[in-house]
Amino acid sequence: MNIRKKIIAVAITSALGMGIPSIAYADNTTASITGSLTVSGASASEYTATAKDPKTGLTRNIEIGTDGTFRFSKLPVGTYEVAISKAGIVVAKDTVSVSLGSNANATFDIQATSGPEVISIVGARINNVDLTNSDSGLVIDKGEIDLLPVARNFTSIALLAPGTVAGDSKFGQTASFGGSSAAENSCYINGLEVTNTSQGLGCGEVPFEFYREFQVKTGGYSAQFGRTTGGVINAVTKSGTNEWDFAATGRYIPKSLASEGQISRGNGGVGAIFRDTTNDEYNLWEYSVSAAGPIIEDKLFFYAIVNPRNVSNDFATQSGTRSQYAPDDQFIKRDSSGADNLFWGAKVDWNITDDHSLSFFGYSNRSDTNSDTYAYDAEEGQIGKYLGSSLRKRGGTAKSVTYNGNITDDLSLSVMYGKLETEYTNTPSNLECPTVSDSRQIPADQKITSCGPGGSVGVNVDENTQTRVDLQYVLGDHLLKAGYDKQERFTSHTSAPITGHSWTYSSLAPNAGIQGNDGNLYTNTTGQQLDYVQDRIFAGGGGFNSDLSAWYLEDSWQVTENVMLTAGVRQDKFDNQGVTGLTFSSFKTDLAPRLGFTWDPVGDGESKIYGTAGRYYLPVPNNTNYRAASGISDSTTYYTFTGHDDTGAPTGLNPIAGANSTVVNSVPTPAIQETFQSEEAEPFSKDEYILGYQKQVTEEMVMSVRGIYREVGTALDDYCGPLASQATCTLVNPGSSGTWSLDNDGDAIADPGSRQTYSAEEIGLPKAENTYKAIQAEVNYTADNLRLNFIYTWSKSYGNFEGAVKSDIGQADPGVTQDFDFPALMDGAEGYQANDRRHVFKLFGTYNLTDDLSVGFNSTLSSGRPLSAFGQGYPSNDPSVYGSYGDTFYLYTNQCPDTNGNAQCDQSEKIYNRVERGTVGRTPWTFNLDLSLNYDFKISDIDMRATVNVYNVLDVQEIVSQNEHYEARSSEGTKNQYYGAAYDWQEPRYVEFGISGRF
Ligand SMILES: [Ca+2]
Ligand SMILES: [Ca+2]
Ligand SMILES: [Ca+2]
Repeated sequence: MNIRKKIIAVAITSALGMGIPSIAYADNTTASITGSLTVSGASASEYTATAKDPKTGLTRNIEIGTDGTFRFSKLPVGTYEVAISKAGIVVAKDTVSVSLGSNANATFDIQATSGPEVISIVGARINNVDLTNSDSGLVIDKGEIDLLPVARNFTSIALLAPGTVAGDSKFGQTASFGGSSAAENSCYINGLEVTNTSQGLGCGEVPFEFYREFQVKTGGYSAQFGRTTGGVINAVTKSGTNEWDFAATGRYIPKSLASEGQISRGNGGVGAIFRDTTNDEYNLWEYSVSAAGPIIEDKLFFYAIVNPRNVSNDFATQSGTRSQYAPDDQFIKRDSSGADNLFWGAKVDWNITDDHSLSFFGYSNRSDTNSDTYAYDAEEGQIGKYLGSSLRKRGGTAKSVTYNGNITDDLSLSVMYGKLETEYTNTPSNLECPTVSDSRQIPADQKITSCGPGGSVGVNVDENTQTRVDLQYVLGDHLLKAGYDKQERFTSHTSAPITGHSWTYSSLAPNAGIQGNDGNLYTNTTGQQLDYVQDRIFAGGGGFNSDLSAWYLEDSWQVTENVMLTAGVRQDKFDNQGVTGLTFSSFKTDLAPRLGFTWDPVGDGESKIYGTAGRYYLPVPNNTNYRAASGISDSTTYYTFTGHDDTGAPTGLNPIAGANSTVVNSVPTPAIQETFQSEEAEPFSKDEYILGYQKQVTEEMVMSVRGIYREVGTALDDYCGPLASQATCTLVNPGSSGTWSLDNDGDAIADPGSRQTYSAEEIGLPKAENTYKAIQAEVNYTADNLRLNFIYTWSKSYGNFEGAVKSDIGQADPGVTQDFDFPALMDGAEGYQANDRRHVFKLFGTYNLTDDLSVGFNSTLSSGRPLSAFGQGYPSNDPSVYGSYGDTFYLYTNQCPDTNGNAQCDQSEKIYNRVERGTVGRTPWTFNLDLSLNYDFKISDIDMRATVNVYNVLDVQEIVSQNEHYEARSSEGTKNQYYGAAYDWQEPRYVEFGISGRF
């Protein structure tokens, strides 16, 4: 044989590894294959390279240039036959698999020949180090996930990646990436952004069987990804091929096999019950049936899945809006079943020609849940009388159409248009009974309760209409990318409390005070404990829009065979409007750089040193439109009372401080840009630097280590001090000067002559600080029977604020939390943040016991979360420093020595303890081990698989989140009896059975 194979380095990205998405070549829904041909004795330009997907017949031909390199861009994820031919005769070929967003490399080194002999390159060495790629994260396909004991949702997949930790359970199931708050991530399916539109918490998802591959980007990502300062979860779904494929699956999580939960108690663990999960139950049955195949062979393919679900979810809960001060007092039984819970998904792919294709994609995850509420006596663990029901509409539909085209060998284009609609509306049946909670320290049977579940009424619907255009152009050693995209985010959100009121009964210790808008609202001078009631009225809303757009430009330059540089820029625009249609905030970001390099120091393709530096911006979410510009009023009035009526509402009301008994948190004046946005303010941004080293140690093992540094570039948050517009507060960059107008008469028109520039010193806020430092070590081992992934992350998340949302008080108002409302709220705020976990060890993988039997495991060992003790008062009542609300780092000792002898307790005489953030210990370490067993068998011609997953095998139920409110609501010097009590624990052990058949 005169054709000789010298070096065949077929680099495919490891499915579970570090290869990961190429900053350079790939985009968010496709992959690419690059290659090189060296011919001794002839010019490479006489040869042609062909990539063919045998399953769909998709074939691309490229004339190889004189330098021997060739590149297939925008290939659907899959396995391709790559062939080199001369004059129509194949002289060499190989099989190359490409993962989502990655680049595979095929290298052919042949001798010129006149004969028609074909070399079929088999068993080539697989190289796990992708030299075209400098970003960080994880790529994992659905087949791998099926073998692992991993819950079937985006968050659980994200938590496999390095540097992610679970977000606070008050925000639902979320993940924090690299110290960022859980509301700073974005998620995509087939290129459509499916992130929760209003708050950025959570993602839209398709039936799980529909997914094909997941990419979790934890840092260093390309300029085409933006609007996130956390991480990206990017998925593509399955498509039909020429082969018919039918599958049916069933999944069952029986409540009978779940372990019992926990209770927490107030007063250091000996007081009344606070949270009770011992009666919580979750039961799930779900099925899916899918069909895929050709409508026209080699041309038109479809994939369709239906996924009926039947879920019941029962749990105890606290009904009021101030749940940190009150115990579980209601029991909810939720049921989602029937036609209103039929999830479905579909994809149609039309290969118009080998160079032009159209894809249609759609899904529904609409779910209607009936929610019945009962009274609950936590002390007795007794479910009481039925109070009412509510219809909860969740989920929605999405659809998109995508064109992918190779205009020439060097120029490719993709265009996507899509729309996501999601609903979050609750419709209660009982409109007679208000929300009532009783936080007084009295026996449960003496507490005042509502005659119904309480809550609020209103609609809540999000829409996100998206258009994007991406171009790729090869120019010599350069790959140029450019793109533009825009999103129109529309939200309709209204809310009003049932009966117009929401009551919380509390007691005030002697000499304790209630804080008002301007200092102390009331001090209890009665000499004894005083019962009082607060009425919080949060009402308003409407329909409003945000317009977002961005463009980017990126050049990936193969400087030498061993060095690749990437330089990109991205610019975003965010324009948010209120119910009146007027813009209230508008930003154009600076050019955000995205830089990366990879360097193969040895030149053997077995190791790389890589680094990235980039700036990332977060848009103003639609929740801000709702809170600031939709006519929301939010006020709390304090009363004494003499009794209560049958609904639980108080009687004999008397404003506790006369005309001055109301605290106003928000007036219904829609914000306008002149007053709401400081002229100098920049949007929220983070800067990130990563340096890493990756080494293929053996054929089976790749090791890597990387260092990560992230810091807040500019923070954007609302400031509400006396210099801010009193109607709406003002968005500023804390610690910087700002210019804005006032609207203190609340007519939504800037007050004439009020525009002024204030220095940073006058505003008095500290500079926003949030840094994340991490070292990660990773080992990926892939042998025939064993796949193992080990990740250790040492990290510190430190600063005076967490980010978009605030875990320690559960505030889900991204970018407009109580942080920076006043200087006093930041006094003591510096410390380790809620997503800080010093040590996190992750180990997961699969082991094939036999050809038919495999086990999977997933374990995480993590250190605990830092804890604070929040107070309700502040040593100074200077209104420029302290606005008399919010959670401070000062605890009043109830000591007020009359040093000036005026027989009064003056503010300056009160003695406080300063307790800085994160200095009262941490939640305990947690260890979680999940195991799975998978058995493959055949019935007739049907490939069957039976699966058992056991989650939290050891049933470890350590506390993951606990109450950090030391003082009772608005009441300095009164200890919250539930301080330190657990909100939540690790999920108790449960079992999941799965069965699937495929033919
Ligand atoms: Ca704020
Ligand atoms: Ca005005
Ligand atoms: Ca005095």
